Amino acid sequence: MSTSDRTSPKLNKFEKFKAQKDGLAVKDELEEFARLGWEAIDETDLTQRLKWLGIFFRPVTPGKFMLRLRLANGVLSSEQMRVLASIVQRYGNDGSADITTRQNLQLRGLRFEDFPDIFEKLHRVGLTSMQSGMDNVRNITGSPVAGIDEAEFIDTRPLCQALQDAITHFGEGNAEFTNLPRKFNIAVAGSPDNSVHAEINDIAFVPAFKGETFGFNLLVGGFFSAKRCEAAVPLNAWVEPQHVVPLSCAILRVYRDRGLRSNRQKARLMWLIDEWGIEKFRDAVETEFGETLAEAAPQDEIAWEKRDHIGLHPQKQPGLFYAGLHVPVGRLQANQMFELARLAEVYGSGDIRLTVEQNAIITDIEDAKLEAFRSEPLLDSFSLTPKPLVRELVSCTGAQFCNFALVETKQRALALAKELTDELQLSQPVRIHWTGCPNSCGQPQVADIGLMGTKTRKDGKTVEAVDIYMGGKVGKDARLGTRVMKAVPCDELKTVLRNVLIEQFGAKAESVGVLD
Ligand code: SRM
Ligand code: SF4
Repeated sequence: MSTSDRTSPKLNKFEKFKAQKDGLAVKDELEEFARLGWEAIDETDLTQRLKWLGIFFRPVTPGKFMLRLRLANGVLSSEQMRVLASIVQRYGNDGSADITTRQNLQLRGLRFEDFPDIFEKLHRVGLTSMQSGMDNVRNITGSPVAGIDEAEFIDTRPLCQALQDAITHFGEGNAEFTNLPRKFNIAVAGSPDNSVHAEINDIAFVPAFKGETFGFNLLVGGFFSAKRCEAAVPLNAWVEPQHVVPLSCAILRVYRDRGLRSNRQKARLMWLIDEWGIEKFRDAVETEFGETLAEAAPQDEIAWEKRDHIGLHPQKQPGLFYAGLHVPVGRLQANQMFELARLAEVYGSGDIRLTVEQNAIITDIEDAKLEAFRSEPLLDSFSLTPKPLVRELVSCTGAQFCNFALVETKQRALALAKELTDELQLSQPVRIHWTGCPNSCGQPQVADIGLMGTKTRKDGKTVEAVDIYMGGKVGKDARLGTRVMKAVPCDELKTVLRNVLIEQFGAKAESVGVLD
């Protein structure tokens, strides 16, 4: 950032506190904070700067903290999963974990005094939570079946890991990228089905060949916010895999130094692209990158509909299968995490993957072990064959833990999907995404039916309600959905959704009586 930007009187309050003390500074103070107790921590450190370490104070449950990890490409080992399970197990009913819409894990119910010990445990198994919140680059997403997918063009895991290592300095924290104007999302697609939602990232690498040479076309500026949602636009640039990290760092430096910092609602990368125009932005990136950027390949390789990876599927390695387990709305209890780790070891190679649909994948299961695998009790909860609507359901955290939430999401989403599934015959998958407020963490704009929490007045009272989005398309030719209904009270939602499913998605009522 230029000095004039840093000292500008127009800086918003977030910029001011970052200029006073960098978010990463609290890393060295963690032991002291833990010794003093969270109540003694300065308010900005507690509610803001600790997010640079992935530690989230939850105003809804004061004293019970959330820890957001980083899992590059959504990959973790059974050993790592077991350590995470043991961390949340300690907190009994308060302890749980959520698979996030960025292929990541968040641990819940943690006590502040335990953080030094928790960080030590994470470090020992090569996990980090560094720079996972606030004005940092969020979890880097990649193909969930990287390295095992017959159809893939490239294994995205090393690229996602290299990006994470460069941005966080191998998980230790990297002051070069800890003061961005706003959050920042990067995705690397490796297969023909766009399983990372490339279009909603600030930078997306999309597979594209030039002749026989493999590389990526770049999309930039995709984002959702309460004020505005935009799909990413082409940068008209193409890079080979070895340039993914240096080019991303160059873009981040341009954003860091030239991004808009006065109005926090207009600080995401797209606002800079708007102000400059894509040509000027591309020129600035090229200058920072230090090389001329090749023009984009005429077409990319995203040719498929998006897969959900649920069920058993053959891998590209002969005789091996991966199992996509449906984790209802991404919620994991400690015993289920231990079980996931055990199944990954007993039946697979110990490798576990997470998806942006908040589900889990166990890889490398031998043909001969499939039958025994199918009869494992965990599969009663995390099904290989979930019912329609429940299968495609995605939900953000909502009111249980998030103070931005205008409605409860996860439990309501699940209950409603189950009821509608029981009452209707679905002839096609319908992807329903819930999000508790306009921040759109649950990505309602990518869904067939997106539900965004709001409030409305009914019978003289303020009640929970949702705005309904439709028309989101994922995979090939992805596009964002738009709002089609406003403020439907949650107690009327089932009837409204049932009608939408019948009229627009060809669902049939199980029996005539049900429709009354
Ligand atoms: Fe998000 C803020 C949860 C993915 C847009 N998001 C928050 C906070 C941190 C607010 C808070 O402090 O309470 C939420 C934490 C609640 C909690 O206790 O869990 C939160 N966001 C989530 C997660 C956990 C939703 C989920 O249930 O999966 C996702 C974590 C991803 C991760 O692992 O890092 C999550 N958030 C997203 C996405 C989806 C994505 O990245 O594909 C978006 C929209 C895409 C985007 O950012 O462009 C998203 N979250 C936001 C925003 C609006 C950003 C903006 O530019 O205005 C906020 C609010 C903010 O940053 O000011 C926000
Ligand atoms: Fe919280 Fe709103 Fe994000 Fe849901 S969409 S997790 S309610 S900030």
